[in-house]
Amino acid sequence: MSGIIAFDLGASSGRALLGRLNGGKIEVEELHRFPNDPVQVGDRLHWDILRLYHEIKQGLLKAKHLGVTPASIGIDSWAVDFGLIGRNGELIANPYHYRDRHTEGAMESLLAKVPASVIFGRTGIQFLSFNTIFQLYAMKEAHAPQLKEGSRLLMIPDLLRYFLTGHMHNEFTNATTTQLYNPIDGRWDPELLKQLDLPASWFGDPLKPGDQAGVLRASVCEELGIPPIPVCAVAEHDTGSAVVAVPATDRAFAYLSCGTWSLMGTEVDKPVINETAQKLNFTNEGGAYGTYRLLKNIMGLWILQECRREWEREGHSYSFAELVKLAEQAEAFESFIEPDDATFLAPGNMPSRIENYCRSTGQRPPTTHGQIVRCIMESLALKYRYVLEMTERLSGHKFGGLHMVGGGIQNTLLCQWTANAIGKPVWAGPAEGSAIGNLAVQWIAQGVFSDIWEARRAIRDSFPITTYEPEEGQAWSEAYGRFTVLTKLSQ
Ligand code: LFR
Repeated sequence: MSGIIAFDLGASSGRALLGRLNGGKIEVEELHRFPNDPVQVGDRLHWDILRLYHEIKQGLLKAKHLGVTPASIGIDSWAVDFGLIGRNGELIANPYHYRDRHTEGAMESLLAKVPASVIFGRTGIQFLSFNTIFQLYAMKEAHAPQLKEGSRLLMIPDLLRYFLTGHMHNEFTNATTTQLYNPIDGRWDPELLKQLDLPASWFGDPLKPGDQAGVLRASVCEELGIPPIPVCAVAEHDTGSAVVAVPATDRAFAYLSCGTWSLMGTEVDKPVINETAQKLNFTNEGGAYGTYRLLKNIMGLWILQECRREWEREGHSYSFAELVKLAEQAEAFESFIEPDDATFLAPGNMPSRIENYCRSTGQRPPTTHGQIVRCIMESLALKYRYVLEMTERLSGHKFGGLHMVGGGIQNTLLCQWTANAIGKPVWAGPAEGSAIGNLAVQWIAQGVFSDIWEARRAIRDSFPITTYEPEEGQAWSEAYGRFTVLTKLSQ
């Protein structure tokens, strides 16, 4: 069996995973791992898209050196960001990073013209200040020259696929995250495009996960000395791939995809577009095989990653395991933050933003590194309980426990605290959720698995799943009461 490759690009690193099947079990081997460092130029924060393309080629070379010719490859990445292609077929400018500040105020300004209920009603997508719709609106307001030159809009994996194959295609799961795609009508929304004065010709009829997206173009094959390997469209939004990989047995299940972001929700077979969903700011992102992800973004381990970076700049270098140890030693439930407060979105200066948040909400601010990490992790676990309860309310299902997937599950204390906070078991695994979901869709496309449920069964049989039973129920319930009052989360 020759194997297939998943390229999974995260906000801080990317990887190429070789997947093989052995007696019905999935085996994965990491071929290549590389940093994904955003680049600040003047006031703007960009992705280094050409470097990412270079690293994908390095991954292909590493497979070749192992004697592997993959039967197909697929790419997934974070959502919402894009590149514009000019009339000559070339990328016009480096894509912006969704954490760039150019979108500040853009959401408020567009919503003053187009009511939120209209946008939500047409897309079912949650309001995040960095959604593609607001990025494009910010560029428009700034008279960005790219808008005049553009002839196609490609999301990050679309763009990398285009570089590899020479064919421009949008892909469905990522298309939905733009907040310009109408899942009910199954097309880019003409009304919203008109409101933003965006040409419909920029947007192609999206490929679905599992569709063939061409083969490596001749120049790439020549450069790398490899044959024209097929490229498969997968659930190219990494969260879409992560949810494919949730090893659930029940049709109605709750998940938390835990990485830089924490994405929590459930899988549904049609978008839940109503007033409550809009009020709670839940989203309905497109998934594989007719599914939607009714979920909510939670700021996630980003806050911890940023603290770690800040302390590193100050000369204190910690591993994540060391940080978790410090948190364990600090006093419990001293102070809380609302992880999704807008103050925590942009990079830089995270520890002092946490201190300021606590001060301005009348709490004693955490000062030691251990106290700060404890405050972040407890607040995340408590926010998970809130979002899980809202997911139950919206979907009408009571969940018996929570599936956690993604790199964040290596933080076993967070998994335990999550179980404590929600008062239900957490089933953690697999850690490489997105990459494994990416592989699964390619195998389904090849007919190796008959459907997503057979793939999920194989994932369950192939990777260790750790169960965390809830503990210290009383203390966590009390803490939750204080947390919701302090953060003013409505019930
Ligand atoms: C997770 C993720 C989230 C999306 C955020 C920004 O990696 O894809 O789903 O909201 O990144 O694109």
